[in-house]
Amino acid sequence: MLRSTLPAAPRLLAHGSALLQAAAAVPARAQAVVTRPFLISSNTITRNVSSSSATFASVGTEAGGANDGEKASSSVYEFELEPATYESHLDCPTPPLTTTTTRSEALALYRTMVTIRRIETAADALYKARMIRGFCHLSTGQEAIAVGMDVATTREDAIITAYRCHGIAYVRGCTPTSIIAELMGRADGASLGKGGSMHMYNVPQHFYGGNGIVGAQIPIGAGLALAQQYKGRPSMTFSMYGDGAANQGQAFEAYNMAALWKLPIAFVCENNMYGMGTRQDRAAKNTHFYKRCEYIPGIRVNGMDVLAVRDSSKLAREWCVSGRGPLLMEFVTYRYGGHSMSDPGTTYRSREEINYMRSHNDCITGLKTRLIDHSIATEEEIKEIDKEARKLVDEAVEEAKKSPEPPIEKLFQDVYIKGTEVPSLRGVDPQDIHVYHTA
Ligand SMILES: Cc1ncc(C[n+]2csc(CCOP(=O)(O)OP(=O)(O)O)c2C)c(N)n1
Ligand SMILES: [Mg+2]
Repeated sequence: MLRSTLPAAPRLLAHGSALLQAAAAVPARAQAVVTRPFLISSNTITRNVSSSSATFASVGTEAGGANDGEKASSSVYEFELEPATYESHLDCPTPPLTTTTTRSEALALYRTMVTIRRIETAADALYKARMIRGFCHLSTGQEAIAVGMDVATTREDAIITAYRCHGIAYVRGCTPTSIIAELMGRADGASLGKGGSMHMYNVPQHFYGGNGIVGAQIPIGAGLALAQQYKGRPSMTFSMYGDGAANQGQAFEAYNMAALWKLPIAFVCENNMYGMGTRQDRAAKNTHFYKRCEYIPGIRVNGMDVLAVRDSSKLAREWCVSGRGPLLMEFVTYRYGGHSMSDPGTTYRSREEINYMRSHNDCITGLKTRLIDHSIATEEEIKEIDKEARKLVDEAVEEAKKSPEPPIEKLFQDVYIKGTEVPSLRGVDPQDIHVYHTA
């Protein structure tokens, strides 16, 4: 058995939340209570368990982000995940702690996570250069969730999420250019430059946004699942929301209807420990988000381990598609940046905490360590992927800059369903009347 250099994982406090007392590992100036979710496995073992039966789950996107399928290695590697990787509520099954991946899949997962991080880094720089205006919420730190869920689903499965959506948009087929152009309000954007950071969609691949009203997407997700059940399709919906949104009343209304009608839906709480400037335990009496419904089974997952996200999402899919009704999932993760670009993110948590999370619990570094420590890939190969991701995103930024702003008349299109448009709209100034030009 090989041992990685990652530190041992802390255990969760017996009564619940992923909050752990600040201990030796965190500098003394850090807050009294430090949020530390799971750590990536410290006892990863690799063993070539097959030389011919590798199955490759493509995480490729239209952008060519991660399809390494052609040169798939036939080696299958086996990993032992940390004992605390999963926790279950109401006898929800959990995936086995021994899991496998191929070299090919692992590299694809790595590539997609790195590409998302580069997109977010580019967005950060463009925002600071004032080329992106308005709201912009980055998911830096949370990449494993978008990527692990994506490989576990089919493009018939629906995903709907909140405003921190760039990573999901990417795995669901929005190209880096269309994401960055959308952020810049350009015509080549995923929503033709009219939606911005919070409103990216790719309906042909069943990605329904990108939603700005906290929690509003949760019942819309239930509606998507109702449609899937009604049509009798072997598909399901992943309805994603944050730890802050989990306190919304409409979440509980959606749980109720989904359980009553046995809808094929996973309610997925991305617990990044904070709402808008508030730590989870200051806003929620019960921070066991996977236990927040007394009649829906739940599972809490280390959201920093992409293989755990993948396996638990597969399990959720099998559960929901086979007609057993809804599941509650909680992916424990962390966001490195502020809530949005206007929030430095350091007034309600310490820099030490952020640095600690970055250096001990990062999802990209975790996978990279596994790959290198166990000779699945070399450092040079990893560097090459990093370089390619950087190039892909740099080119996308240049493309997006060349894209024009949408013409003014387009602003009034795609607002109403065709044929139901009102003849005119009042502008900011009451004297400003905009007449509709239909598409
Ligand atoms: C109904 C509603 N209330 C308040 C807001 C302002 N708001 C935007 S994000 C946010 C916090 C949400 O936190 P969380 O659900 O944990 O998501 P995260 O930002 O951490 O991804 C709040 C209060 C809003 N957009 N909509
Ligand atoms: Mg949050």
